[in-house]
Amino acid sequence: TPRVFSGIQPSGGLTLGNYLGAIKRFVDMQDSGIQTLYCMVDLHAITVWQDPAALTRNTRELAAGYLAAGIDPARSILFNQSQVPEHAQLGWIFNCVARMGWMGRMTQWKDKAGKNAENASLGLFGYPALMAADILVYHATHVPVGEDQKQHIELTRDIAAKFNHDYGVDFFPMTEPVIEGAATRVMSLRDGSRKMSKSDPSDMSRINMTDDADAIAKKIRKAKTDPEPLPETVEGLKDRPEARNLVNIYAALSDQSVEAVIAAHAGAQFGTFKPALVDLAVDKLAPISSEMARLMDDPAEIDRLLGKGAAQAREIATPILQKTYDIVGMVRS
Ligand code: AQP
Repeated sequence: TPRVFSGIQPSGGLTLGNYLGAIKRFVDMQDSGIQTLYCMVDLHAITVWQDPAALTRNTRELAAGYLAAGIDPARSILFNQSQVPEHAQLGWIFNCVARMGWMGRMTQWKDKAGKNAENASLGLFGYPALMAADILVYHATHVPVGEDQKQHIELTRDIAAKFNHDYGVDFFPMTEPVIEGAATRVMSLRDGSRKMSKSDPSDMSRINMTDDADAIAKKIRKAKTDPEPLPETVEGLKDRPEARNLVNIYAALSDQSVEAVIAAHAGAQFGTFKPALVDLAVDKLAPISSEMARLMDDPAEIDRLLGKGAAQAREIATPILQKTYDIVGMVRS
């Protein structure tokens, strides 16, 4: 049976990249009739240092972001990872299945550990094995993610295949990444070659889901562009990463194709296109940020929802973990 799982790290405020690349598409999948589980992956967040008070606040704020964007706890299971211990338990088994060489080849590991791998946490190195467990502890078949997570989903398949092969079973499914839409890789507003990221030191590089209309307007007005007007065709965006990024953002926010946006704005100068993008972004994002603020006024209610979600998630995860232990040969009394 098809089942959707995805997660986001509560490692900072939500960005427009997380919204367009992930949450907005999670909402679409919720309406597909397939069972959906969405997670705040707090165990992943601590693979790099997180201030405890900030982690708590960011987890609740991420939950508020999911809810404000349209995730409905009556239709999706919404929870935080550390309240479902089966993730870490299956993660350990997968630490023993995955190979060091596989992990060492992950671009996220190379980007985040950089030249200072000696000083990176063991958890950061093992991140993809825990991510495989997040997905496979539900036998999830589809994982909506941004482009940057494709390699980790491929590794999830490698781990599933090795487990199945080593133990001679057909137990874990081959999960498919779902990477679609105009905004699978939203780029920094300051540098068209870098992805928009929560942890970018420059706040001007990203739109935060909590930014007010003035901040959104300022960031888009100051976004790096080239001096040319928008092209007549999509091919004309080639080698224009900053222009392409703004057009992609426009397309994703307005639920149009990139072709339709280019057709409507062909030949426009950024002096006209940017204000149109500001209007659209404020129109779409302001209701989400005000709803997030409202939800954040009642953290106890958020915690209650997450507790309920965790209990629902465990109902699915527990039998799958038990079966895994049986396959591995662990004695269960
Ligand atoms: N720029 C982006 N464009 C499209 N999708 C994106 N995602 C993240 N950035 C973009 C997608 O959001 C989901 C959750 O990501 P995450 O928070 O778990 O991890 P990340 O990819 O490491 O996100 P950040 O913002 O870059 O956080 P930091 O700075 O802490 O590393 C994933 O589906 C991801 O593809």
